[in-house]
Amino acid sequence: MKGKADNLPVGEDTIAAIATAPGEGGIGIIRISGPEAETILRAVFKRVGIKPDASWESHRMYYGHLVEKTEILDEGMAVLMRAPRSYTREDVAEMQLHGGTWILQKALTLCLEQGARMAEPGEFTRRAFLAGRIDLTRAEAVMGMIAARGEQQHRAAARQLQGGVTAFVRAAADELYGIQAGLAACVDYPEEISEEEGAADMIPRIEKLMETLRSGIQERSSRLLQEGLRVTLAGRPNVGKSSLLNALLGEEKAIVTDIPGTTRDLISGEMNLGGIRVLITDTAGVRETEDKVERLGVERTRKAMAEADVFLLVVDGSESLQPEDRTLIAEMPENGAIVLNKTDLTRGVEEEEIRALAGNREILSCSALDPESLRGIKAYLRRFTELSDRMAVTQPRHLDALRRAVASLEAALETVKTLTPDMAATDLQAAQAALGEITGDQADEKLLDAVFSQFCVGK
Ligand SMILES: Nc1nc2c(ncn2[C@@H]2O[C@H](COP(=O)(O)OP(=O)(O)OP(=O)(O)O)[C@@H](O)[C@H]2O)c(=O)[nH]1
Ligand SMILES: [Mg+2]
Repeated sequence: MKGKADNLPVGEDTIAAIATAPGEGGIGIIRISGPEAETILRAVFKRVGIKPDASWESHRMYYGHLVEKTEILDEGMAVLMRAPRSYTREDVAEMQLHGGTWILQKALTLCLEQGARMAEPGEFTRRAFLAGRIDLTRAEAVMGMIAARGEQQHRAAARQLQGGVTAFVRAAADELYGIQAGLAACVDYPEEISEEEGAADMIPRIEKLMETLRSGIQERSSRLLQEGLRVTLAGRPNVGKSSLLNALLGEEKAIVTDIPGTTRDLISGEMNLGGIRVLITDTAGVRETEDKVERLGVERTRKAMAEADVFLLVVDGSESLQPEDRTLIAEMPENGAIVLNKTDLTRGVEEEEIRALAGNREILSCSALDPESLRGIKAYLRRFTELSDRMAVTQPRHLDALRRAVASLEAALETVKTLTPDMAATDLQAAQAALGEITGDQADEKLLDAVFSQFCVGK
């Protein structure tokens, strides 16, 4: 099976767009795709030293001028890539001009005057998909590649672009076809395969397929890539939470004073660790208080503590442990560490006492006044940003479809076990449809609109 959904039309007109980012740059690229690409290119770009009527060699760069009738507007390079050896499998022309806003707009306008239509976001890639050159997951990977802000996001997109997700999903779809065929056989030829035999064959196969699909659903990796790691700093007042936030971010984000109860609300900032976004939230110091605002702040602290991926409980290392510290350590979730702050001052806290309370949790120490001392905390957080190298489906759209496929398989399994195999056909079909949505083998216009509208124009 190819990547293209058979029911969808391939573009027939010629589209054009500025492919480079808006703003000034050394070079700007105009892209044209469709049956009229060569005609339009010839009309707006004149090669230097070559007769106008001479043919354009495919995949060859020519030096020349962007022209409006006889007036030279710019100089640059142009290439024609004849179908099917192009990104869209249509004739594609690209002009590299000077990257100025006016000149690129002008060049685009000239192309439109020659009969091109302004491309919609992602339309070039959509055409590549419709022509069967790439499947939907790879089209989306192109976008992921452009949007990647760090190494790990890039790696996930690269894996997807190389067809990792597609191979995984297609193998599952093939196995599912096998199961569906087995089912059809025992419905069509009951005298050869009894329903019991059919069911006995199918149950382990469906179970195994569900297991495989589940192994591809890596929620944690997906969340890390899409949303980042959420870290919450909490502790009693005045231990240095806000100072630590500022030190980690390298900017004065939160107000710091020696008055306990300074921070009243959640304050967040972002840093990058190993290519993963890390969102750090500073909170109001936890204590019993009559102050209404502070009390509301403490409620928010508790909520942020519960929602964190990693929890850092800050303790003032220059004082002995206070009852509030002990309560917080006792209440603290498993996913976190205790941070002994203010190590630049004389130690006041009993190491043994903390150890006894901490259980298996790590105890880190630092001084918010000394950026060098934050290394231990950063190394600790980095451990949570590591993604497994196993093939993972990480895009929300794919995860959603995979979950639906698993749910339909669960329903099918239940039917096969309790009722007759033939009644499972609908659920198996639903599972197949969900898998087909991921690769685009079964995609409708609405799904494609949703996917490609997120692209940039010119890609
Ligand atoms: N010597 C020293 N002082 C620190 C350190 N960290 C914070 N302080 C001081 O401790 C005081 C309280 O710091 P904050 O960062 O406002 O403490 P907080 O935990 O955010 O306090 P609340 O917002 O009231 O809950 C300030 O006077 C800081 O300058 C540290 O590592 N060493
Ligand atoms: Mg504070």
